[in-house]
Amino acid sequence: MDGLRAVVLDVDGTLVESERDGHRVAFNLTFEQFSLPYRWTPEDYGELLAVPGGQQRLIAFLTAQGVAEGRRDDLARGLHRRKTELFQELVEQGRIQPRAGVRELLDDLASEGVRVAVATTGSKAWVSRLLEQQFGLDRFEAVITGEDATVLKPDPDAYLRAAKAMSIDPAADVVAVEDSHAGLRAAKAASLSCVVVVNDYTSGQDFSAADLVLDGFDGFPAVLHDPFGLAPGTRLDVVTLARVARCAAGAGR
Ligand code: XBP
Ligand code: MG
Repeated sequence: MDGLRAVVLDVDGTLVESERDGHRVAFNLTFEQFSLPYRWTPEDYGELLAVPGGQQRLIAFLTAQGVAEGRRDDLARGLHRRKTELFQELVEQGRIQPRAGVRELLDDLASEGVRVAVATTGSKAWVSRLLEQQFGLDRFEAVITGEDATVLKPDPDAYLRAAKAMSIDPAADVVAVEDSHAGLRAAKAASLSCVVVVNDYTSGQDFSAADLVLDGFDGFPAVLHDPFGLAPGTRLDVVTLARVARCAAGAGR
């Protein structure tokens, strides 16, 4: 589509509702299976999400619990391995679902011939399975996961790798779709323009650097930040994404 060459999407919290009733549940089941006393409430988990990547999140948590450094990293690795298996079971059971309006947006992008990739800090094992199950892997020209990136978001590495895998200049007509401040920072540091679709965990974060911020993909989403005055109506569609790309390019953002 004119002015829009590619869209790079985040997974957790953006394509799918996966944190509170997905990853959090798998972490808690893992603690139980390891006979550990930890249980993360939805509120606790909201704070823990400040650390991107499940294994890093565990390391930060275990450190705060006073677990000695020598034991901490091995424990975090073992816990995360099991958590990944358990989360994959949730995926297989169909318990991780797309956010409303995401399928329509992906269909729009496909019918307009816009190239699509994924950039996430999540683990390859479940990311591939989830994308395959919910959307079909062949929709995505590149899938960059936490194992592919050497540094996790907010570092730009995942976005730069996605652009490289597609052989495109990230600053030229490429839009990222994110749900979090860390994701927005990663996309912007890689020179992409960025639309943020907030969720319950991220709605209070700072999105002043975003090119458009909505509270949903469809159902007349509330417009929370709109520096270009795009005023999208019923849903986030491919026309709006193309306008974002054009305005951001014109403004040198
Ligand atoms: C999401 C994450 C992920 C998940 C857990 O961040 O941080 O790590 O919470 O997945 P983003 P893993 O959406 O910005 O990519 O346990 O597989 O890391
Ligand atoms: Mg996210």
